[in-house]
Amino acid sequence: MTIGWFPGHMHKASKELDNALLKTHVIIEVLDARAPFASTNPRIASMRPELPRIRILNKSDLAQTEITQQWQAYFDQQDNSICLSNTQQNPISARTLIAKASDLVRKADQIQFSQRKNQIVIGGIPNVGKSTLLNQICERKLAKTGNEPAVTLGQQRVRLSDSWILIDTPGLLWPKLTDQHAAYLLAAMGTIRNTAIDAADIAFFLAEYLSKHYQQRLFDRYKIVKSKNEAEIILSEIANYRGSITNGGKIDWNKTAEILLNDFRTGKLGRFSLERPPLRTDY
Ligand SMILES: Nc1nc2c(ncn2[C@@H]2O[C@H](COP(=O)(O)OP(=O)(O)OP(=O)(O)O)[C@@H](O)[C@H]2O)c(=O)[nH]1
Ligand SMILES: [Mg+2]
Repeated sequence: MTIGWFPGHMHKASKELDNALLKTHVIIEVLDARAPFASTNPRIASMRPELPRIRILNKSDLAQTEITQQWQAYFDQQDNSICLSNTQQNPISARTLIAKASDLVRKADQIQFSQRKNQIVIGGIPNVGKSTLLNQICERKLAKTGNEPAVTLGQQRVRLSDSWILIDTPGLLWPKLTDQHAAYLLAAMGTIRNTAIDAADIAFFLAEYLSKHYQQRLFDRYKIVKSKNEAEIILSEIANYRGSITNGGKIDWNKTAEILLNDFRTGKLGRFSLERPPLRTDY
């Protein structure tokens, strides 16, 4: 199945983002620490390239710490930007954000640093934690958040200080997800609306991926004893272990898919880094 999701509100939100960026001094690009490349929206990555950028590796509590550190080192090599990792337990403060943003703006020759009015826009794919980040920075629940994509449908502006404004924006994907491996990773992480994917299809992909890269953990959680690599066998083991069987005695594939996806998304299966940065010599 080809995965794609670009509903009407994203088209509108893209245009609104273009407008907001005209008056912006710093972009915060929120990435998922589990898959920073797959969660990079190429359009946001290339918008206003001259603007200083703060990349946030979010949900890093769900990724392997040492791999997130490697990603941070990789992104820190990029010009005119810094990279921070963020979790709900240890969030970035408004004071730190303003200090880092001011520093970046001062270093960027072309950008006019105003003593009175500077703007930071938070952008990124859906469900990556942009609104949660705004609430963490403001230490108040100002933006609506939720564990599903497309919770935020319009921009929200808040005043951080006398001279800084922060704007939360709706999560954006792009019209054609040409890299379908990345699209499956996004779907597994919960970036794409359930109605736009086939949960069983994504669970088959995930079972195969996990059995290849994190087999022991997968087998331990669902008490799978023999080495089985095929997704269908692994999912049928999960179904039997968790009692996901229909009245007619058949495997309920959708329910089984939801069990695996939910355990993966909530961290019950452990921490996963689904992508690695290019080798050190490459950057
Ligand atoms: N584990 C974990 N979950 C997080 C973190 N930050 C946010 N979340 C959760 O991720 C889900 C999505 O958060 P939101 O802030 O609504 O995401 P968003 O990027 O604003 O999503 P859209 O508005 O739909 O684009 C919520 O259930 C949050 O509680 C984090 O650092 N770690
Ligand atoms: Mg939001």
